[in-house]
Amino acid sequence: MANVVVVGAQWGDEGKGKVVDIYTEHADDIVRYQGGNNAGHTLVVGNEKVVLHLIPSGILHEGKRCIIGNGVVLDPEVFIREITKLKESGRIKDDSCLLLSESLHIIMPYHKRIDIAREAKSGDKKIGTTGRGIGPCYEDKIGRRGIRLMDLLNEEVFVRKVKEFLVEKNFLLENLLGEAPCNLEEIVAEYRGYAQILRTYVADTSLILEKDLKAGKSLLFEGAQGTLLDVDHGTYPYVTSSSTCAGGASTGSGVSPRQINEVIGISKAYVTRVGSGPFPTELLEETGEKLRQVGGEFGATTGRPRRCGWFDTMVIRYAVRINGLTGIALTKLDVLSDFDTIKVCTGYTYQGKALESLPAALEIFENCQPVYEELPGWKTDITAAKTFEDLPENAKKYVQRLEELAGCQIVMVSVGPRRDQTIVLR
Ligand code: 2SA
Ligand code: GDP
Ligand code: MG
Repeated sequence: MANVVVVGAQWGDEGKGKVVDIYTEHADDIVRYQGGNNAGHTLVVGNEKVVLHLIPSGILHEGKRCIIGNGVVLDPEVFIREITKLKESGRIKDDSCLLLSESLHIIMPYHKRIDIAREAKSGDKKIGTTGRGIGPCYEDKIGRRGIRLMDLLNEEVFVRKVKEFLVEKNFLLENLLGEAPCNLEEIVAEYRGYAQILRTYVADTSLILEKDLKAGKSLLFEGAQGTLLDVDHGTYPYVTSSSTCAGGASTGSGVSPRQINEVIGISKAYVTRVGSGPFPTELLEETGEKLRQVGGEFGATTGRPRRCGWFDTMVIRYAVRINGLTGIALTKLDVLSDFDTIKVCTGYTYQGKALESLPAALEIFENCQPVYEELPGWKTDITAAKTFEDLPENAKKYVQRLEELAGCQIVMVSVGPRRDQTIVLR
């Protein structure tokens, strides 16, 4: 199989966990390249649900190599808890196939404290972060004052750096955020324990991936969050702090973009967003509540209710362009089964004029009007459909219309959370 990147085509939670789990069968190495434990990727195996935050969704398949790349920010406590739980529940027999890039950045206690305190002080301007310290950790990475995994493993370097950085962090915490300062000795004692455990997983993962490519192996890159949450291409500043788009797969793993053959965008058959920021097709009344309840739209990390709305062609076309999508996996079609009619946004107008693409300016994004077309519903349970032919006529027409509007082929339709509730089209 080719080397494939799987990205969220909307605002995250499109079902990447499920799709990566399916694609894993054809891959050798599964790579996380950005984000951290802000992600919540859900897999349903048999009747059991597994939510992964840091470890690649390929981990449940035996004999696959799972890599957490340099572009990820890693909270050691969360990583250790996740791997311990997977081992205790017998979901993985041994974790020797799990590797961490020595260059990835470590989430420190002050990152989490700053994230939470800033949000609490921001009132109605808050981003709606997951409070996991993601933004402050990436700030330090770009500001060249981060702690990399290799620093954590060398206690002398670790203590020197943390001591130096704490001067500024504690000033911020105490004087601007009204918080207690962080204590160097406490941090060192806590992180010394993590270093002992993490040591066994560390590797030059970019080099390992190159060797695997030379040996003819296939790579699968697992994106987290979604295109519209990308720090460069999303609804800035209401974004996460990493490169969620396909381009991030290369910088976040140390694999050349020339090695990537396919980019699959995961899109719900409607749209959700968790956190603040523009969302033109959002449904604030009962229809939105119905989508939330039927779709189980609550954050897989924080449990927050997700905002819900109709499918948005402007968003998907943008995702096709920015990521160079070669295919779309359309998920949660079954959630729409109980609607008499279903709306699809075909474009936006702003001050009476049609927009060509998504506006970069937040003021325009927040005030543009969606233009809708309405399609008939199918009012039939589709969760047992195995082929496209099994779908009711109106469900087929809905999928075909989305494909036409997106300008990209739909390669997979998901009709339920389980592995076997998947229709492969191409
Ligand atoms: P952060 O914490 O700095 O990354 O938050 C910044 C914005 O990014 C959004 N974000 C997400 N959006 C959807 N899903 C995410 N993962 C969890 C899930 C979310 C949860 O799988 O459900 O449980 O709440 C995720 N992670 C970050 C976030 O909402 C902010 O808008
Ligand atoms: P991710 O972050 O993109 O991996 O998505 P999440 O795991 O945060 O949220 C997707 C949710 O939808 C999870 O609870 C999945 O089990 C569920 N899911 C995935 N595909 C389908 C589908 O086709 N139908 C239904 N009903 N649920 C699905
Ligand atoms: Mg999620």
